[in-house]
Amino acid sequence: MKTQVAIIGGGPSGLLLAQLLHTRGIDSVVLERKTKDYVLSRIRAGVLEQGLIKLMQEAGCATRLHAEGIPHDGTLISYGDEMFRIDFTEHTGTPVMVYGQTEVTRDLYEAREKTGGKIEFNVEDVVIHGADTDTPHVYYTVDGTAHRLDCDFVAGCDGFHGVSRQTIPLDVRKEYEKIYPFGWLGILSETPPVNHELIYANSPRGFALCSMRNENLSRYYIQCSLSDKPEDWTDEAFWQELKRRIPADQAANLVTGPSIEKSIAPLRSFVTEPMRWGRLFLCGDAAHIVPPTGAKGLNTAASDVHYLYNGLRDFYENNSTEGIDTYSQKALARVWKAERFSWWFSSLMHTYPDQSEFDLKMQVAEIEFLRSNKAAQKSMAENYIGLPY
Ligand code: RFL
Ligand code: PHB
Repeated sequence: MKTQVAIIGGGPSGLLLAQLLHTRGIDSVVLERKTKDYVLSRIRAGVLEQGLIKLMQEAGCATRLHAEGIPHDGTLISYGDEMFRIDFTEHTGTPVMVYGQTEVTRDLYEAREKTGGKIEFNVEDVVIHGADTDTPHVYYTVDGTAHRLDCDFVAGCDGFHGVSRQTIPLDVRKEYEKIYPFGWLGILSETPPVNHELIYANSPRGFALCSMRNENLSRYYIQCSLSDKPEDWTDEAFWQELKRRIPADQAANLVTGPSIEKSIAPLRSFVTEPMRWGRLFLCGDAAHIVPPTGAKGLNTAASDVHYLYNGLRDFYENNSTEGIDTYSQKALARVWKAERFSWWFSSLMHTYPDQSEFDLKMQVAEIEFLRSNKAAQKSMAENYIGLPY
């Protein structure tokens, strides 16, 4: 088989890139290790920046997002029983949109199917060959049958555990990593959200986040120990702990119910450089991970897709390699800023096992500075709504 762009990974990065390329008549094949149902069962991001929304529009996939997404003009931050608001619209003129990653992915799959784009599911043993030559090709198997895909370029959109990053030789690749000493236990429940805006809560018992998907579907997280397992936490224990970490007046309004999903995610900051090796380009979680505090993961994946899509367009439409030659540099410049914001917001909101009383005082002082200082709020708002591409 032959295509112009071989896309490894059918998560949001891979699918969005495929649909954008399709709008310009650039052919691609998406290779996904799992089934579509499996990909759609993963509960992940919930907050979209305008940059991602614009890309979904450009890909022709934003109708449902505009109909069902909930614009958010601000967010709430609490510490103990104190709570204040950061107004995104006042400081930046721009809201964010609450619309689940599952729905983004569902819309992209639907568009891919409608436009007859090729996706191979259940692919195994993906190996990328010749990425440093003009004739890259990808070997893979499906149901035990071996296949070869020849292409002009390979987009590595296969997430943190994928093969694309590993294809870049160790003497070319440099990785930067920070592991946090805690995880997030998340649940999804068919209950109305406790507040119409998100609450990021700092408490002496640990961080909590009250988020949502729609008016009858809530997403809540609590900071947990890395050794915890989801089955260690009954729903009752989760709700009790959440109530202790958010302001009392919010806890009094919390509607609880059975969880329909419960999972634990470790927190990590990670960047690999460069994001290009020859004709292989890394995109999204394949190249970088942020802790979820601040909702930057999917949104940073989207900015990579933007730079890569425009680089490939420039190549096919204008015969120019300028865009692909500067891809890694442009993508990384924005990635590092999202890394900084996510690291800063995580450090501000979580309790750390080795935190001294002085460290705790510094956290509270910084939160109170944010509460009282318009310039600090503006800086937070600009980062939260998404830095420009
Ligand atoms: P994905 O979504 O991991 O997709 C990669 C796909 O590649 C497939 N794959 C392979 N396919 C073929 N061959 C191989 N060898 C393969 N290896 C892997 C996988 O099956 C998968 O389908 O990466 P992508 O597309 O780059 O998307 C990144 C986002 O998923 C991620 O950044 C976000 O979910 C992070 N994130 C959040 N981001 C936000 O912007 N806002 C949020 O509110 C937000 N909340 C979150 C999050 C991530 C979380 N978890 C669980 C890590 C909340 C949580 C709890
Ligand atoms: C979510 O709704 O899953 C979510 C929202 C905001 C975050 C992280 C996750 O910062």
